[in-house]
Amino acid sequence: MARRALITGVTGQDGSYLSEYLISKGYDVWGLMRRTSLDPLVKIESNVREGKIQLLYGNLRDSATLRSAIEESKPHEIYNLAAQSDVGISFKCPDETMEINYYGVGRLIHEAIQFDPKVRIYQASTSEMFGSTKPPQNEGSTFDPVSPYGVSKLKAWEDFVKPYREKHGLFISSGILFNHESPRRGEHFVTRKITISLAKIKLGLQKDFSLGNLEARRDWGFAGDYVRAMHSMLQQKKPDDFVISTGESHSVRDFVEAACRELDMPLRWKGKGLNEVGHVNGKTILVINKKFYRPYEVDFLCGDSRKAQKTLGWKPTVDFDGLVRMMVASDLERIKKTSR
Ligand code: G4F
Repeated sequence: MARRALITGVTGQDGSYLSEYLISKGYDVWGLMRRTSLDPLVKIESNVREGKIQLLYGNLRDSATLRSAIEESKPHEIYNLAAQSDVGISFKCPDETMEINYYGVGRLIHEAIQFDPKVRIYQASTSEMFGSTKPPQNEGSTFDPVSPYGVSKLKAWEDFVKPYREKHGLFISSGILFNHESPRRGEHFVTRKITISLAKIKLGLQKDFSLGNLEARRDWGFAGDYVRAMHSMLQQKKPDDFVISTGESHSVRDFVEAACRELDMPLRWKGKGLNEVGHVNGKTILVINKKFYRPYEVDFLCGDSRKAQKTLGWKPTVDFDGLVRMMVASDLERIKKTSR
């Protein structure tokens, strides 16, 4: 009998890659989506059309919808990928962030174990939980979040994941994932904002774009690699926490420069701070806008994923340059097609 998986947040980047991966492994995949999801179905459209993903409407705010989704899908494994995942927005909407990323996790776990205490649960934790802790960060590092998003994820781990696992013996694993990107990344995240804007500028469809802090450093990996680790965590003998990262860290500025190189755009920087601009062939293509700065910033993330490599046998297959190349090529191609 095929194993059954229920994925919350199935319409997002990670949900789409994970559903494809589980389908390839012979799973019956069920996806929970909000009736009002802003994420269009586009990332999972063909699998939904072909009946490979069964969609259920539900919401982490509403226990009754979680209960009926679980009763209908009868999952062996639940992957909780639904979240208010925008760190910048979390400063503006801290209550909403807490409601979904904290209380929502409690509701889901409660309903899941009422249905079957043996169900295996994956909780999407995040490197934002490390906040201002010095890199490299691993499972033994201190958590010191600086955003409402980071706090909501840390609280969910402290109050639900850890105690349900340690005191009640439930199988709940959490992946402490560092930033993971792809051509399917939401357009408001910095990597995708950069690749879309530069592709449009290259094609003469846009003049310039704005960014905030260029100096923040992130450990950017490929989302398609990271979903393999999620699955592997739920196949282990014991539940645990795992850092998933590449171990390579770059600044936002490095990302802009690498994307410009891919597009053969000779970028030059001029000025400093809020007055800094990026020029290409004497034209300003990038300006700094204060509104994209956050009240508090995580300056430097670089993960140490040796535990996952040893225990799960997991390794990333795409490095920083490969990731930038993949995202730039995809946006350039897509925008060329749609602007014809
Ligand atoms: O792409 P970002 O918005 O990702 P961020 O905040 O690191 O969060 C992402 O990764 C986390 C894992 O650590 C996830 F948990 C979370 O859900 C999300 O997926 O911003 C990256 C960096 C930040 O330092 C930000 O200040 O880019 C900087 N930045 C500079 N200009 C910008 C911009 N970020 C955005 N979104 N837009 C800008 O214009």
